[in-house]
Amino acid sequence: MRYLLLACALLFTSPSVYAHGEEGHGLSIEKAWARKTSRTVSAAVYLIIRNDTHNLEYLRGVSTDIADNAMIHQSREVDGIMRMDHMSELPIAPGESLAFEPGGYHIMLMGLNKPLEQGDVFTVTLDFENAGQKPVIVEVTGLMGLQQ
Ligand SMILES: [Cu+2]
Repeated sequence: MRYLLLACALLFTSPSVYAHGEEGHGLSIEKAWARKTSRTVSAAVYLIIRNDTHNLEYLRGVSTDIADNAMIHQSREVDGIMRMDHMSELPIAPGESLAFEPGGYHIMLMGLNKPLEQGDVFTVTLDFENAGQKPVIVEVTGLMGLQQ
């Protein structure tokens, strides 16, 4: 029973384990995750960026060493067809958060070194205009994605 409780506690541990930056102020990145993949063609990373500074911030780029290429993408539907646009930068207003989530913004990884397996973690570095480079630990989930 005790083991079961511990397992549950771990399961529902706050995703703030993946948060970076100062508590309550500064720039924080939370809930970074990617679905497992069976192939190495591509993967999408989702996360939430929270800007608790007093300044407008810009996400200027992304990088990782687990893939040949990383880009900021936005999925959107045009005439019934989903397409992905490359975004060169994204603004995040003071006091606002920007969610990267399925069907919207995501970090597209192309040419993975190996398929992503559930339970893996890897690092993606976000490049901000003011805050500079922020490494983020990404958790690889099952096909259901991050359980909230
Ligand atoms: Cu994409």
